Amino acid sequence: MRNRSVIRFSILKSYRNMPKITSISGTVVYNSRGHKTIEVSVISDNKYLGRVCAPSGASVGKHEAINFPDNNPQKSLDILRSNEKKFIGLDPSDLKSIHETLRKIDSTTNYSEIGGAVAFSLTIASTESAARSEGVPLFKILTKDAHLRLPFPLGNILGGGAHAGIGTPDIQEILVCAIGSKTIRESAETNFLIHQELGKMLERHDAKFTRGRGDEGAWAPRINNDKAVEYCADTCEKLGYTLGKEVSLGIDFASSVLWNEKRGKYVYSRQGIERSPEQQIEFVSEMIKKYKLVCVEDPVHEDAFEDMAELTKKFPRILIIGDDIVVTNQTRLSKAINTKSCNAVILKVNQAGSLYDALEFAKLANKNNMKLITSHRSGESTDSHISHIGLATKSNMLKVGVVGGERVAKINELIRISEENNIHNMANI
Ligand code: 2PG
Ligand code: MG
Repeated sequence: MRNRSVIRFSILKSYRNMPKITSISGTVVYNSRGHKTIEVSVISDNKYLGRVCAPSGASVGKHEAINFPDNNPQKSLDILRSNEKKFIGLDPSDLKSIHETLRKIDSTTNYSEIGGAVAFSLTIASTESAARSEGVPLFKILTKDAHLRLPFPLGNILGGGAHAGIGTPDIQEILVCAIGSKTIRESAETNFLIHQELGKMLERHDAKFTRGRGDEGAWAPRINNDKAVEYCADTCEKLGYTLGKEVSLGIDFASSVLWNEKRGKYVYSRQGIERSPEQQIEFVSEMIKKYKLVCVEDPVHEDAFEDMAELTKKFPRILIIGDDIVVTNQTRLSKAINTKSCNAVILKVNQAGSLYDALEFAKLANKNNMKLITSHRSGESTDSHISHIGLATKSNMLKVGVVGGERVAKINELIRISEENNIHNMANI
């Protein structure tokens, strides 16, 4: 009898302690490109605020979630407002219920009715609100794992493509990762140093270099693709690093932007060359070998599962990363697993839509030994939730750029997480 009342009391206690969403609101704000986006605020128990701003990409995969219906952020917010009551009373940490409630409002695969930006902001803001109510950092709401490792920052040092203007490389991003670093601080500082020295090298090679940078803070010089990678490699070597040892380069080809379906070719228009799918695979292979790359992202276009598989087979020890080809989508990930198309995948919550979708995707990737790289978008805010998401999903890398307030915000958060929670081990690459 006594035992039973004790049990009843503790159930009642935990029930009483369970926070509840008491309000949801949203407003139109601006991202790092100065484009309109939305910010959603979730409040639990009238006091625990979670607030999240939605990012957006420039090189957007055709299979990813739609940001806003009719490209209209206000329309998304109006739909959210008219459905606010459905979320009131839910436990902000119960992502599944929040996700299912959202799915009753918009059951389209790509959130084309309410907009993926709402799914993104609402689900992460709820989690943040839950974290505030429990007085814990956000990542602790997402995982109970006590042996977490910090993802290596992967940053864009030189780029072009959809992130910069005419004259810059066709290749979207040349990335650096300090794979030999023992601490998060050392790896971040190494990336900063390489970015800085690369700027000086570009100035030495071109007196007219304006120090212009693309959307993600990477240098955006007038230079062709081959020279761009060469200068990045030279910079690392001049600093005394051995490529593949202390630091490694990676390349995000963002090949879907280069791919011309009609011509059946990858068109490097700024360099004035075209490559057949076979030549593209050859080019990527040469780059991997010549520069001992740690990773190549989207080396072929978003529907070329077989060509990706060829590269994965050829380079089992290099991260062959699927971004636009997989778009943080479980069905596409299953296809990539079955066809052995890649051995690593990008996790961008806003490609999937809700954080629930993205965490399910991460589970499937982890179960199948796919390496995970949690990533920012080119249009960002100073939010740093993805640093927690990268940690909690056991991501090996966190792709967040190198410089720029909205990029450094994520790196600084990783440093805080490390110091405040005594998490020091770096992930395995
Ligand atoms: C990418 C991303 C981030 P965007 O292609 O990986 O670097 O760019 O956000 O423009 O899609
Ligand atoms: Mg990419």
